[in-house]
Amino acid sequence: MVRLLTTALLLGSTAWALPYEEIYQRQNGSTCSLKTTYPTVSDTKLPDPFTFSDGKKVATQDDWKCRQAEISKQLQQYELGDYPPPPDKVEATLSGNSLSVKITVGTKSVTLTQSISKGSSAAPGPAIITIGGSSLPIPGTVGTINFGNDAWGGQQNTRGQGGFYTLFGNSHSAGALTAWAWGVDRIIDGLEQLGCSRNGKGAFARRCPRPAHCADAHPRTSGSGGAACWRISDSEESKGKNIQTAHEIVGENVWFSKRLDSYVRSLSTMPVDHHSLAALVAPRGLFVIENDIDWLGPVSTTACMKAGRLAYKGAGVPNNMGFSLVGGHNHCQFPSSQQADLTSFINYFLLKGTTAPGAIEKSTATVNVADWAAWSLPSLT
Ligand code: MCU
Repeated sequence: MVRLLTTALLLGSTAWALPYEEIYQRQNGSTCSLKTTYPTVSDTKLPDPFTFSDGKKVATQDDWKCRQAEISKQLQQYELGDYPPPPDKVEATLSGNSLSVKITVGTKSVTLTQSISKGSSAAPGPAIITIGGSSLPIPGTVGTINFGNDAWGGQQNTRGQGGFYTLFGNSHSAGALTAWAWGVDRIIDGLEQLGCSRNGKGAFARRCPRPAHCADAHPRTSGSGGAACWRISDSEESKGKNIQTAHEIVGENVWFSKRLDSYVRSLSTMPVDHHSLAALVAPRGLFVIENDIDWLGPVSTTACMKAGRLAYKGAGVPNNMGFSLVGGHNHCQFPSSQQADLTSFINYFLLKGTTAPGAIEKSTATVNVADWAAWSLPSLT
């Protein structure tokens, strides 16, 4: 029987740009009063995660959950495209180390097949879902599930390619990042189905049994479109840096929704930026790894993720997010100096160790986060 994977961590590049299943559920419940569309703003700095669109301040943990649902809606509206509802049916089968998940929406079905490698921890054990594979040193105690993102949401100039668009049509508003996010959620659905009886129920009730012990994202050298903030990357470009910006990225690939095209020359009107993505993951574990390559925007990723860490602090879990930028190596290589910090996240969030990571905020780029994050933090009740 498959070991039940109650804890999953996403490992990818830009793929952490995702609305979460539980946020989706909150968006469609009646607890938070969410709008269908959110107005533009006028904000040259990073928008305040702790103020609702209508100006109300986030004061309680319940407010914060609703504000996260609002931020997710805004990200979908302005750059990610719509995150679809759950499918009509998910049917999972495991054959050896191959997990197949047949997903049905209306009259259409697509099967996602991925290889699983079980870790050596006692069942139920943790696993890392890699997006497009990973060369990261994943310890043998942790399993891996390789999500084939290219076949699910193609990364090329033509929009609407891959399994996701077979289900939803190739004019769906979702960019490839949202398509991947939805696909990963279906893999987790499949794993829940295969976990039998009581274990299956536990996983169903909550993707993560101990929220403080779950890591959702582990983006690595994602740069622009990931850990960098659009506004800060534009500012860096205006200072002469060779850096990827929103106005470049929309012409390079289909990672984002077509909706982003309308804002790439008026970024200050967007009610969100990429510190907002980090804010969406709180309180779950989030360890962001970066490099100092100009194109990825070391100043932008550092300031943006420092702002993300402020959001975690405001949410009451300052060290559940870590940021580490180490330069001087090739793109997508992992320097040994980052190993200890990565291990501390894996040990605590995936292997349920008792030592929480310390305050990890390392970078060779010098930035003053207050230049970009001009908001005060709440004390949530
Ligand atoms: C860092 O991610 C991208 C980057 O956004 C692209 O401009 C570049 O072409 O490729 C990078 C990449 O995916 O590297 C693996």
